[in-house]
Amino acid sequence: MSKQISLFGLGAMGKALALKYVETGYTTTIWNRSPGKAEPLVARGAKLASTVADGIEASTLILICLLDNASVKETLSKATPSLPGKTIVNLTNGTPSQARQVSEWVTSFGAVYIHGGIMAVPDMIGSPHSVLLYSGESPEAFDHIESDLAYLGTSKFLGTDPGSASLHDLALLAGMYGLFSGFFHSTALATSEAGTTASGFLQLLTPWLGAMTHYLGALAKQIDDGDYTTQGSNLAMQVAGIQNIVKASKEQGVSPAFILPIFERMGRAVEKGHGEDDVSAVIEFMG
Ligand code: FVH
Repeated sequence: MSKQISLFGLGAMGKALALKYVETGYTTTIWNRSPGKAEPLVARGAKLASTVADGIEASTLILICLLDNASVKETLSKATPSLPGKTIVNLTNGTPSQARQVSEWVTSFGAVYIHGGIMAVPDMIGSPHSVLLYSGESPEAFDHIESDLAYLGTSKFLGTDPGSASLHDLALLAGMYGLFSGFFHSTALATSEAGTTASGFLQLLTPWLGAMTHYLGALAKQIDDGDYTTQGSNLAMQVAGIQNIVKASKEQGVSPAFILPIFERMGRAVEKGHGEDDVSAVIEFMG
């Protein structure tokens, strides 16, 4: 007999998750607010649940991937009597406090709750580059379903705080958007010169960012040790340099807005006596 799973939400990501289980041979029950989106998956063998309760009752393991946690609560509210004995894995993006609230609410109906964060885009689901973060009050429950979740990518269980997966998910996305901000600012600056293209500039930017990624290891150690002693690039010197980025951006007609927040914190760190330290001292000015 094949394994069973239910999946709520057939947006871009939910469809990719459901398809993976259909392809793997699970009896896959799907539900979506707009049922028309289910047709291609039903054609591949998935079963469409006509109600939320039917979707929950079809399997012990239920994955949910909706737009936000308000939608998750709104959806599950329609079938709370069906929740006892079920394991709900909520892969919806949200804040740590939302995850804790949904966990408390779901478990109050006798279900097990695990929150997840998907560090992948839909095309990556099931590939070696797809990483999924999980956390929840019952590590035993996670162990029990880990082999089912492994079809989606590499699983990392982060502990018993249901908010931990969301916190790390958002922290990783913050890193990504910081990278994107740097990409957009540097590309706008470089291409403000006639003849430079974004693709051409990327040939310089990619190896430079790769080298700087290595430098993050030293910065992380300085932060963990609380010792910001520089290995050569002191903050006072860096503040003098970053001012030129702000100035040149304005001269070239490029907004310096993406770099001003770190520029301002570097300046404050120097004012507070970190001029001879490394840029890692900025961590003290993130509150
Ligand atoms: N797609 C991505 O690249 C990222 C990768 C990392 C993880 N995110 C998160 O995954 C959640 C779902 O994202 P998505 O890409 O599937 O999103 P959409 O294509 O916009 O689909 C949204 C689904 O949510 C349903 N929905 C919206 N509101 C409600 C509601 N009030 N009640 C019930 N369902 C609702 C919507 O239904 P419908 O519009 O088709 O009827 C879709 O199924 C998300 O947290 C990402 O941050 C994706």
